[in-house]
Amino acid sequence: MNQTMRWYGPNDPVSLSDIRQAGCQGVVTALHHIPNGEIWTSEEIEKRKHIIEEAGLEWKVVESVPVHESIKTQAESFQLYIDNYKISLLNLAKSGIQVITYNFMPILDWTRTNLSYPFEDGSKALHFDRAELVAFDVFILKRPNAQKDYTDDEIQRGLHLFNTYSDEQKKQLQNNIIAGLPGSEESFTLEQFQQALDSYKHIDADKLQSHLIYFLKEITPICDELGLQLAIHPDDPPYPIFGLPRVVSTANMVQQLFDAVPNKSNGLCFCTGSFGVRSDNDLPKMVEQFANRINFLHLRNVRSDEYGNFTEANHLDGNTDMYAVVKNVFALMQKQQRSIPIRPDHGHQMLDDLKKKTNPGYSAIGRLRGLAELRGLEYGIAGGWEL
Ligand code: DNO
Repeated sequence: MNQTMRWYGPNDPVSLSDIRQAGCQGVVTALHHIPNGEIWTSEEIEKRKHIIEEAGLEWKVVESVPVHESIKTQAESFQLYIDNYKISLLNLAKSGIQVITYNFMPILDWTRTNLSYPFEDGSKALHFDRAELVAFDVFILKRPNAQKDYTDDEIQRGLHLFNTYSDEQKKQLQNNIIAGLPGSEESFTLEQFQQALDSYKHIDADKLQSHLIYFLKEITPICDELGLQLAIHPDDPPYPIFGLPRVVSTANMVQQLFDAVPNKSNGLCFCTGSFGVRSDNDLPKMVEQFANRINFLHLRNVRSDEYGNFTEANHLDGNTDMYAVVKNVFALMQKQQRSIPIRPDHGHQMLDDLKKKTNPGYSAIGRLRGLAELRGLEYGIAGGWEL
């Protein structure tokens, strides 16, 4: 596996030197300063590439080229945004980038309710709590008809939190959910968020899926030609929230995308942490099922329950049998004679990082631990051969 870490660019408190010392060959990054929907020019791409290469690292994977909301809803002028996307792809290919990560989650990218959940070993983890989601959705945002998306028990627990949380805790919860996690590119006030939700009033899962398929049919021929590999990131969490449709949450949903658009560039970012929240996703089996389509791996683990609550666990601990996943990935790489880029996805805030201001999920030491464990796992599976 080709080991990388995510780097948020020159403002990231984790430096390129830190990442190199962690044992990575490269970084995955994005031009976060370019507004969503605008063209990534060759000049800006080359500038970033130069900084990375100066530090002795390579840049082969972009995470992410964001998909403008108009493409997801097919709102007015969405075709223009698709055209811009194609130009960005062309420019990235010209600079030698190989993998393009993106997602098709409506409005919010990844979502958590608690960004410093006390983990039993003293570190801090990211956490998703349905009762907190209800407290925000039903009682803070007051989304029309939100109640019907939850059980009575969930609503009672959400109400209890709402009644016991201080104003400050409520504000914190709201920020955690809609102020934009790193990499999500968007941030909302309550009013803006409700407006954004309204733009999905007439878009159900079938419609959203048809918009994704349309987008893929537009961009895959160009990617095929340029030798680019697409990597769609699954929904996180992998079930509907805020009444929004979801189309990349299960093995079946992913299979439908490859059946509809079989072009070779149409691929997957296999994120074990996102898919792994659902017990109906058999991750080692999915590695085999999507063997030819996995272009990028996010490896992390979760402890989840049947209601959809989850805590980010340590990389080798949690619901997912990471040994079985890495074993299958290793076998497929041997068979296909290719090295798939991976990154340790997230890590706990721990040790010295507990005293620092860090990007939630993306502190240095927790990810260093994750990467070291995963690298050791692969080394063991490989029998100590050169990887
Ligand atoms: C969160 C990340 C996501 C991911 C995007 C890909 O930690 O896994 O933000 O980068 O969904 O487009």
